[in-house]
Amino acid sequence: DENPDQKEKMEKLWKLMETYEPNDPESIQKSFARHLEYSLACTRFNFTMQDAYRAAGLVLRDRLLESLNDTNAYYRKMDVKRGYYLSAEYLIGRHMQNAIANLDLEQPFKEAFHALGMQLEDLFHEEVDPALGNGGLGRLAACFLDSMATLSLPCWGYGIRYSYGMFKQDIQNGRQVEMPDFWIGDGCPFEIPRPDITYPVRLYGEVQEGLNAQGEWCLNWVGGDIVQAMAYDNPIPGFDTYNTNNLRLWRACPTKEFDLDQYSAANFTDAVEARRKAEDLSAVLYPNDASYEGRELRLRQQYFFVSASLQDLLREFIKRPNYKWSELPEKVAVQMNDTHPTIAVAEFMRLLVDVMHVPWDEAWELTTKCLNYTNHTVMPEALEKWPVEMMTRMLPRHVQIIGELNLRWINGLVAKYGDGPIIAALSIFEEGDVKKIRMGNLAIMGSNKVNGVAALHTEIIKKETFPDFYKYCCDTGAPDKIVNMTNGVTPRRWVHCANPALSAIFTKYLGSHEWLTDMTKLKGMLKFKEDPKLHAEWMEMKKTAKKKLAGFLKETLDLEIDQDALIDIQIKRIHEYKRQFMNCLYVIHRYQQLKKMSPAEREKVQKRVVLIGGKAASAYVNAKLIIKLINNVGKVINNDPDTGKLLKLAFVPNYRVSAAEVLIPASDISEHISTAGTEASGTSNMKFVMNGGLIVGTMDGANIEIREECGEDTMFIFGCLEHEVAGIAAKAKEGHYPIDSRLQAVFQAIRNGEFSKGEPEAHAEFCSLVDKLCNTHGAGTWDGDRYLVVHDFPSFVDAQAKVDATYADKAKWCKLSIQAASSMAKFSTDRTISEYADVIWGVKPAPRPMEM
Ligand code: B1H
Repeated sequence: DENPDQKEKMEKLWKLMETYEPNDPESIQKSFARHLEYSLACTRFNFTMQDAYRAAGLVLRDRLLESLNDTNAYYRKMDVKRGYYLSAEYLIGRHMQNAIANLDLEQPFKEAFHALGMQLEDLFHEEVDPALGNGGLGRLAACFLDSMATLSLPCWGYGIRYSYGMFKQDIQNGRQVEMPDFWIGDGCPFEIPRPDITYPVRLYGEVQEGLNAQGEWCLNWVGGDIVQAMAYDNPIPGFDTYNTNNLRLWRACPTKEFDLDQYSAANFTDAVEARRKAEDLSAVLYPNDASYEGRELRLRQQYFFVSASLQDLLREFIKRPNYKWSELPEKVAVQMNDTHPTIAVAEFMRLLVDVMHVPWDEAWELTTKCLNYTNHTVMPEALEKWPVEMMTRMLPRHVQIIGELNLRWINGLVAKYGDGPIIAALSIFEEGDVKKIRMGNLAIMGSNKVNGVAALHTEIIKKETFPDFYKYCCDTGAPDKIVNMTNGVTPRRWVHCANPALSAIFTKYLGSHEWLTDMTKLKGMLKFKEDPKLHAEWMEMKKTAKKKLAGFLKETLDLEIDQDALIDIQIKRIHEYKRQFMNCLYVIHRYQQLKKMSPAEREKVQKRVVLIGGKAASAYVNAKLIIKLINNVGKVINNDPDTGKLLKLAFVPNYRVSAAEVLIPASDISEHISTAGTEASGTSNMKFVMNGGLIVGTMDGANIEIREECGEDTMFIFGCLEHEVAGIAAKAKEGHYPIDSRLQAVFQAIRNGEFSKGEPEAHAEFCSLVDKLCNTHGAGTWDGDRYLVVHDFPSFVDAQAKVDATYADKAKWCKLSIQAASSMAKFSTDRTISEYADVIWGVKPAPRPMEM
């Protein structure tokens, strides 16, 4: 920490430097040339685009570091309350364009590089997406970081620096093939390794009774393996503020380089093996979305990053002069992103009680005041439960702590309710052949607030996912322990950077770029929604985005698209509940309709390009089959001379943040068609509408709220409602589950092998998918169409017909598009994060002055 003697010397040094790095184009060029020559050892006359990207990245990193350091110093000086977001995933996407925009360097960078004959876009393309997340949950964490910085909130993110991020998806013969994503490559210029910031993390070992330094009886966790967590900092600049926050990611390192003893001895290989074992912890992201595999390594990863993060934030707290433990809740708020970091409840207790010697009851009060938990899904297969046996081996002290917490908790409950089923439901332990620890229950018990991610989802949490907890909260006068925090997305990345033409329209019509930090300003666009001049510019904006998409599709798929076609997109993880299968079945139906028409009739049909993209978890057999089906159907339709011009279906490979940035601005229609009650929120729905796309959707997740904000006329709603699902399932079980004749025809085509010619294996697989949907007759055997594809199909077809009819009236479509995009204020993460800060964290903005 600070050393006064050193400080004086450093102040002299600081005076030698020209304070902050200057930001005029010429200084940026100088800094670029210096990095090329001295940091990267290139010459100014001989470098590749990749070198240029790296050098430009380092130019930005210099500026990010200045701002990060000054922001930290300011937070310390002001002794602010801090928020800490704990997440196993951050799907941050490319840094460069976003950093330039948020640091307000767009103009000077453009000028600096144009003068050198370089396009910024070409530099951006050199960056590989850091893909340290699966899907919505990880991307939400990244949008949250952007808003926390933009709102000048003293909040940091903590997570894992995986060496291998989300796998790259290759499509071979129509099937998904997973390729490793070693995203770090030759190093990422935007991250700052901190070899000086490390914490030990213990795994396995045993608990011994003993005396502590004060001579008091205590329990000590000893033995096992110790790995070091090393910090890598990723500066997160805010927009229109001088604050830059930090995303601190932990990398696992062995405790010591192999010691000489071992090196010279025969167990050299053991030493290397120990090193590999340590490094395994942060090696790879598990590619599951909305489901989990109970793998031991996954629990080790979770504990690893949670322990390092809590040690780090407690260290920051006790660095403050004369700290008192009772002040902890005034200085620290922690958000647990899903159950993945919820071992934090036991680790917080362990650090306070065993390491800091805080008495148990006080420690529990502090824990339950500081921690909060967000639930992201109602899918039962995603609720983590760890076998007690596994956890006892890995984290013996934590299991003791959880046991003690549960004992006290159950005693209280029995006193209140007597011994009944509510006791078993609320227990942290699940009894059965394999006794398990329910991480959701632990999280709720240990939290101050619990939240869902959209209004409907929060209601489902109360009524169905955790009804007994909700009852308990109501009975104890705390119904507000469960609150709703509807998700959002950051308009900086998803409008300003991804769709510069749209950003320019908003700024021009509204007279300033204030809308970028206050989306309610967009309401000012509504008075122009019928203005033909705006209509012309709006359609031009869509055309620009479609051109860019056409280039992308040509490059990745060698697919040519007609730019007058309606662009219909569904991009998200492949999952049965998201119903990409239903979308594909609809495309087959549309194809069959076209085939039946005369050429003259076909002329009148709206042209459509249907794009579907997304990764399937590597072990999810049906999801992978759906990808194969989409590819096969696309091949038939696109190559049929009768229909090829009117209807195209393509599977977009390797969907990722940078692909989303090209796809989303170009869409006319996007599909958000999960069975009602299954998609907690969805966030791409928000991105599409912000970019002037309209939605075909079910009354699910955030669709409901988007419709409320934008107007019913802007959304093509279909399908059953959440409260109808149970009744439909019950009737189906009794054998009443009719299949629409149009869907029968689609099934027939699949069964006839129209999409699997010469591929007997694929044919059998496609038939199995269809059989599953049809396995709905005969009492008691209803387990096939869990997501009601058959039930919702007819209304889905109707909704699509309405899309075509509405699209035919260009002025009407344009009006709806403007109306919807201008009504999206609620879905900025700035609104979401302000609510978290107010209602859950009690963290206040702390904008730092320009110069410190
Ligand atoms: C969401 C996940 C998820 N919900 C487990 N749950 C994971 C669960 O690796 N795992 O084990 C990974 C991810 N992801 C998504 O969160 C929801 O499905 C979306 O509806 C929601 O918009 C998003 C953000 O809240």
